[in-house]
Amino acid sequence: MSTDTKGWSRRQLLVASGLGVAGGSLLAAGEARAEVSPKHLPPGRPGRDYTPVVVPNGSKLPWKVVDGVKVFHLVAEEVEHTFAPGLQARCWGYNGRVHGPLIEAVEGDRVRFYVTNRLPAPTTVHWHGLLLPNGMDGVGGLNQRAIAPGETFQYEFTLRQSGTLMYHSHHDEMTQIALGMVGLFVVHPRQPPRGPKVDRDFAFMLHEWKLDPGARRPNPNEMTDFNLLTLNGKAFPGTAPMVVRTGQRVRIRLGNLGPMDHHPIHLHGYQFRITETDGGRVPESAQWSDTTVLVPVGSTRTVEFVADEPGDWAMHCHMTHHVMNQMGHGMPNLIGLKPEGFDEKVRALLPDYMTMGHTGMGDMEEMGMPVPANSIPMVGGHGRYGGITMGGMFTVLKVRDGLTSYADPGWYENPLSTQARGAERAELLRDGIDVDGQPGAIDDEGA
Ligand SMILES: [Cu+2]
Repeated sequence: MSTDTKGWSRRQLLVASGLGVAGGSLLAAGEARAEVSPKHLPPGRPGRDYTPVVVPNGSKLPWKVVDGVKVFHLVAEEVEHTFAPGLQARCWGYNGRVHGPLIEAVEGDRVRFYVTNRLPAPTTVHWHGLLLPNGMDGVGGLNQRAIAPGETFQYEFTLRQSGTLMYHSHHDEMTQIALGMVGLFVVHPRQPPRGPKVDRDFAFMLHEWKLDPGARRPNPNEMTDFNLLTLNGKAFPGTAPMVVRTGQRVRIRLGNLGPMDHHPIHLHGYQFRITETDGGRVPESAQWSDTTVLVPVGSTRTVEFVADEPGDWAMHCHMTHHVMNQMGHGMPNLIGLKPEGFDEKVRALLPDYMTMGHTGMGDMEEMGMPVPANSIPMVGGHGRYGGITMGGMFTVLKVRDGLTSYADPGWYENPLSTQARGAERAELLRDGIDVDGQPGAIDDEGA
């Protein structure tokens, strides 16, 4: 860390200068050294100082104010978690939730966290991306000793920044993170950023798991073949939609503390701007427009857009195996196989046998194929027009005119004139389309 001639660290200067809130100017040399408890601002209040974020399927960590400090209590513990209807597992999380409740606070707040360890193993909490004193950083062995089972530790610091940050165990990381011990930490700016106000502010934690069909515990030793991909701990069809009124400005915060994979999250129907990383707000001149944002492991990305087109818009990871559930993995490739005759022979031995997958996996949702106890089919649920052939990291942005409530409005009814449908014979004739003829493709031999 760089220091000036007076021995001040840049961070101490930022703290003592009013957290950059009062204009960000550094202190003049010779001013008093930062106190043990650095200057902080009165606790920020929802409604007055910020619009609370919405956590689909998730929860928030409660707090109270004691002598001007926001006090939180995190309890690390085993959690019976439901990934989707019909699929439960014994995970590790915080306060009865997987993932841990979202922490919401305001730049300049003084925050105090009590962390009680009810796990059978030691743990710590690391405040990922937060600027804080080294002794509060939570890396077991490096910054503190690990919190033993039954112990309660205290962390306290002042929030010097705003943004979408995270927290997670930093002890036996491979095991504890894989079992779910992660959460989001949103710090709202004390002064709202310039520009239009955001109306709907959603937050998602991305995660991946290995949970064998029928198993009760995710396998934290898995390194490559994850079979359960989640948004806020839920796999589609367990994911709740984002509900928005047409014309509202929407923010979506995405954090990734999964074990191994980066996730390209794609939103249909809109171009968004990438406005924030866990390193803070991206200056407007450096923001770019996109439809997919890559969220690397250990990072957050925030996007914003105006929801001006009503409808049911998909949002999902674009890695196709990340929109499949458990049973879509490790299957033999049967594409092109002709099962006639073969199935009858096998049925002599296995009466219920039916070859599946020889035309792909798209029919699996429709077939109602029986699955082992405590597992879910590889692809999702029913939409307005039939089976949705995705599971995992898939959810829906529901944009509607004139909403008065954010309850799930059901499926969108597209105006007939803007609805894809089967072509009619008269239309084919009118446009000279011969469905049985030679399809066209012109060799491109260059200019
Ligand atoms: Cu993915």
